[in-house]
Order: sequence, then structure tokens, then C-alpha cells
Amino acid sequence: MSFDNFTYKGATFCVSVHSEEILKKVEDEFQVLDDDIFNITYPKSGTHWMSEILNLIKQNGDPTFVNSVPMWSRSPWYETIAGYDEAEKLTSPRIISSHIPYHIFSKSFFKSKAKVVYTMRNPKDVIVSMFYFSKILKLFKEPESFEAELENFFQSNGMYGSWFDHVKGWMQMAGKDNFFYITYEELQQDLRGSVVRICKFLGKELNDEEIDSVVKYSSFKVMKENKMSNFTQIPDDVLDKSRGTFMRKGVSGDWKNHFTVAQSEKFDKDYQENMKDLNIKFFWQE
Ligand code: PPS
Repeated sequence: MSFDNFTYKGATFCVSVHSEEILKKVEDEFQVLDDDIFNITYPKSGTHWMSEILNLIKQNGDPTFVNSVPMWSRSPWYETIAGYDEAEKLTSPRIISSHIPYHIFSKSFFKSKAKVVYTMRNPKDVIVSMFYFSKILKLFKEPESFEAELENFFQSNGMYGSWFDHVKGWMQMAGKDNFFYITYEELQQDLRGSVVRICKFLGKELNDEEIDSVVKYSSFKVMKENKMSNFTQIPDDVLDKSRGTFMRKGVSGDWKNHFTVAQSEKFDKDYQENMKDLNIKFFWQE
């Protein structure tokens, strides 16, 4: 993926999506409220999925809201030009999406009781998902090859910069009461159990029927059909829908269909090197 970009505090941002002015406002001016819930991810790690889950939990499993309000209006990406004002105006408790790196996060958060849900995904699958997304998002120049996409990842040229820095940055919050982390792979393996854990973290008590409803309406199959969640409402000049869909495969391990053995081995070596100081083992490493 490549795009017209600029650098802000060491991370890469997209000229038509972000601006230095908004990023400064995010950091210094955005007033975080005590009951805010931040849905934070590196791109392609399950942002939309977690947004659906959190909004369904907020609505006690009732799908009316997620079926009638577009994803980007219910939980805007507050670091974007289009999302900042929308996020400020959300009804509390606000569920705010973001790919912002930890070191640029809103300062007022650290004086609040607001909560962060941080979702991660096997970076090999992140790369594959981004590779296909780059083919349909007109903002991005199509990658020449999968090899080029991989190289881009290691050069930290992707939107929001280095995956390693993102994860290591946010994981500094691990162990804090207002921080919850989970992986896309855990959501895949046990969605119901994950929803129960998320509810516990949020202090939200849902009955069995309500939890079942959250699970049902956040499944890949149902979200793929939900026009408010599946990206089909995005105008044709932004997304080339003839070349693929946003709700692509929704599986773990698709990297095995894309990485050569040599690419995978090199990736694993670089991964170990980059992550050696983080003493947390993620689900995809087991
Ligand atoms: S973005 O553009 O960065 O906000 O993308 P993001 O939402 O983080 O990630 C998109 C990938 O998540 C998959 N997805 C899901 N998988 C399983 N279940 C559900 N409900 C779900 N919703 C979205 C989506 O298909 C993208 O993954 P790939 O591998 O490309 O299919």
C-alpha cells in the first residue's frame, strides 16, 4: 500500500484523511469523558468487528442501532478529518474508534476513567488483509506485488506507521484497570466467551439472550449483509467495489495462502527481533 503521506511524530498519515491540525487537536484538545470507550487497533486488525460488538453491547444486544446508523457515524475514527467533530458529538457513553499510536493518544485520557479496548491480529493476516484492501481503496496506489506489500510493512510505510511500534506502544497499558486487550484470533475462536469478557471489563451486565444477540449480529455472516457495516455505502469514487469487498474472508490464517516458506521464515525472524523486549505471548504464537 502506498499513498500521499506525511509524517507526524514518527508515524505515517494519509494526506486526504488526516491533517496535522486534527492530530494536534486529538493529542492536546480532545476532552475525553469518564464514560468514553475507545476501540483501538492497528488497521486491518478487527476494528469494524470490535465496533459492532461494542455498539451491540451498548444497546443490550438490540441490533436496531447497528442496522440503521453507518459504522463511521456510530463510532467515528476521531483522528481523521471526517471523524473528529462527529466523535465529539456522540451520545454518551461514546464509543470512539481509532488507529492512533499510543504516543499520540489524547492527553486528557490519562486523567480520566475512560476505557480502551485494544484489538490485535496476527500481523501476517494484517498484511494480507491490507494487500486486498489496497486493491479496492482508490486512495491507495495498488501494490505491485505481495512481496512489495511485505516490504512496505517492514519499512513501516503503512498508514499509522510501524505495526511493532503500535503494539508495543499500546501494550505499555497492559495491566491497567481501564485497558483491555484481545486478539482477532480469540474473537474467532470463542466469540461468545470474548463478548462475556468484554462486558465484564465494561461493567455491563447482559443476560444470556442479550449476549446471544451480540454474538449473532456481530458474526461475519450477518455483518457482511449489514449495509451499515459492510462498506457498501461508501461511494464508488472511494471504493472500487468491482474488485472486491471490505468484508473479504474474515478468517485467521489466510497468510498461509500468500506467504512463501522463505517469506514466512524471514518474517518470523524479523518479528522475534522486533518484539524481543515484549514479554507477552500472543494467541497467534501458540
Ligand atoms: S480497517 O479498515 O482498518 O478499519 O479494517 P478492520 O475492520 O480493522 O479489519 C478488516 C478485516 O476484519 C474482517 N472482519 C471480520 N472478521 C470476522 N468477523 C467479523 N464479524 C468481521 N468483520 C470484519 C474483514 O473481513 C477484514 O479481514 P479480511 O482478512 O480482509 O477478510
